[in-house]
Parts: sequence; C-alpha cells; structure tokens
Amino acid sequence: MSSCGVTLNRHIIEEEQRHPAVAGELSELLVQLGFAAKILAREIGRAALVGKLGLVGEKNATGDSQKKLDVFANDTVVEAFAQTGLVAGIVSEELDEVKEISCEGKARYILCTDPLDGSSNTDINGALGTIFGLYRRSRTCACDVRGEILGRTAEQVAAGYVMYGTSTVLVYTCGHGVSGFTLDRELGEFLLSHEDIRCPKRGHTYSANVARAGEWDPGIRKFIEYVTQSDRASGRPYSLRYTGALVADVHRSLVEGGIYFYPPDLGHPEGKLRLLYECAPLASLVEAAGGRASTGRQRILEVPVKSIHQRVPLVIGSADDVALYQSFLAASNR
Ligand code: AFP
Repeated sequence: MSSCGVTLNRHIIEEEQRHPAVAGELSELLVQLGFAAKILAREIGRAALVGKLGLVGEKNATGDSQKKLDVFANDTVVEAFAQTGLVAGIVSEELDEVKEISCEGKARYILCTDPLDGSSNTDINGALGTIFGLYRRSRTCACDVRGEILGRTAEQVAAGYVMYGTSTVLVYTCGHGVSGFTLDRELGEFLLSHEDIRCPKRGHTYSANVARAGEWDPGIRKFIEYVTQSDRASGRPYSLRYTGALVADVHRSLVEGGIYFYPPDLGHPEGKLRLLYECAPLASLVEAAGGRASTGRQRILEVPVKSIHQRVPLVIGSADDVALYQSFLAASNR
C-alpha cells in the first residue's frame, strides 16, 4: 500500500465515477455514516472514563434494556443523517416509531439502523457494531415513511456496518462489491484496508448461542452434530466462535468464511433478530460478497416487511455452509 492510502471519502467519490447510478446523494449519506462512526468510536473508547457505561433504566422499542451508549449511539446516528436533508425518516432499534425527518422532495432515502449492536458487550470491553441499510423511497410526495416501508421487501441501495473491536472497521456495499476501511485514529480517517471482500465459499467456524440448541428444530441440531464431527478430509470439526455481537460474528464469517445463525426458540418464536436493521443490511453485504443469507427457508432479501421491528430467523455466511444448514432444516421438515 502507498504511504497515503485511500480514504473512505475518496473511495466513495471513485465508486460514484465508476457507477453513476450511485448518486451523489448516496455518497453524502455514506460520508455522514463515516462521521457518525468516528464519534461513536471515540465515545465507546472512553465510555468508562466519562460515565457512559451501564443502563439508563428504560427498555427500548423491542423490549431490551437500554444502555447509556445505546441512547448516545442512536442520537448520534439520527443527528448525522438528519443533517443531510436527504433522509425522510429513520427506523431504529432504539425508537418505537419511525422518526420522521423531512417531507421535502430531496429527502429520497429511508435509513434503517441498529445504532449499537451487541450492547450487552458495552460494559465488558467486548466488540460492538452499528448496522445500517439505506432504502430509496418509491415516492417522495407523501409523508408516510412507515407506509412506504411496509409491504415491500428489504432491498436496499446501500448497506453495511461499523465494527468497534480491536480497531474500528467500516464495511459497506452499494451493490457493486464490498469494501472495508480501518479507522486510523491519529489521522482521524477511515482508510481502505479490505479491498473487494469476497466471502469464502466455505468456512471452518460456526457461530450461534448453542445454549438454546435444545429449543431449536431438530434439523439444526443435526447440522451442528455434522459440522462438529471429526473428518479432516472434509475440514471438520468446525470451531465454535460467538461474541454476542452480530456484527462481530458476521464480520468473521465474511472475511474468513463460516456461518452465523439465530433460529427461532421458545423465547423468540419468530427468531430474535430484526429484519429491517439487522438481518437485511447484513444480507445485502454478505450477498454482495458472494455469500448467502436466509431465514433457513427463504432469502432474507425476499421477506416482505410486515412491521418495522419485525423479527426473523437468520442464517448467514459462506454460501456452501448456509446451503448445508438449509438442507438439514428441509430434511427434518419433510
Ligand atoms: P442488540 O444489542 O442490538 O440488542 O443486539 C444483540 C443481538 O441482537 C445480536 O447482536 C447478537 O448476536 C444477539 O443479540 C445475541 O443474543 P443472545 O444473547 O440471545 O445470544
């Protein structure tokens, strides 16, 4: 790499030139995401020193206890995107209802976000994430963002995540490949570090909260039995890796190959993860990198949106691993 590197902003401009369909507005939104990510990386890094760990004592829209960092992350992301005037509304894990931002004609996008994914990791210095998906509005005359989201599928024009781990990494796609950037803290810039990420066809890790396996479909338990059997020739056993932060677990599968799944269980009969701001953005990204994302039975990006906080089962990662999981699930339901 040259000593200069490619900044996120430079990369976005070059992408725009390569793919004119990726309008200037979309670039502006991605730049704002990078800005919000820098603020969050700074605040997460010093949270223990500035009284930002722990709970605020309220539950969020989906019934989870809210952490101080959840609220800070939500406010930061909402403000960063609202400033652009390009967003009509925001669906956030932390907000009960759609946050209506602007009715003006240039507000052609809807943002869906989990501003702070994996918030149970905040107080133990574990990995965290921000997930985002940008939807282009079908009409810009009416001020009914919720109405525009419901009934469609979760196809986005841009999607990605920021992972706050040992370093802060921003990964995004506008549908043409997937690129990753690492925050150079001294420069205060995201620099291209992962060019054209391709998700390996098969991995050697699986990622799931197996404490709940007794409540899962028997086909999924058979899948785990299979991948954990020793057979060196076929690359088994797989190793188990689970951080409790979806972004971190999916990042591993995206970069090294592997599979993440969160199936329905007794406490979460529809699955735990949310379609609009967790599953769909990660599905767009992983598919753009050659991987696969489904509910186990249906492609995530083909699931019709029924409510803004809708939950779905998720299985995501290397194409062959996800296909294998689906075949075990299908066989147990025959
Ligand atoms: P939030 O912190 O945004 O609620 O996300 C947590 C999460 O949805 C996802 O990041 C994890 O993979 C999953 O929940 C962990 O759930 P379990 O604690 O049930 O394993």
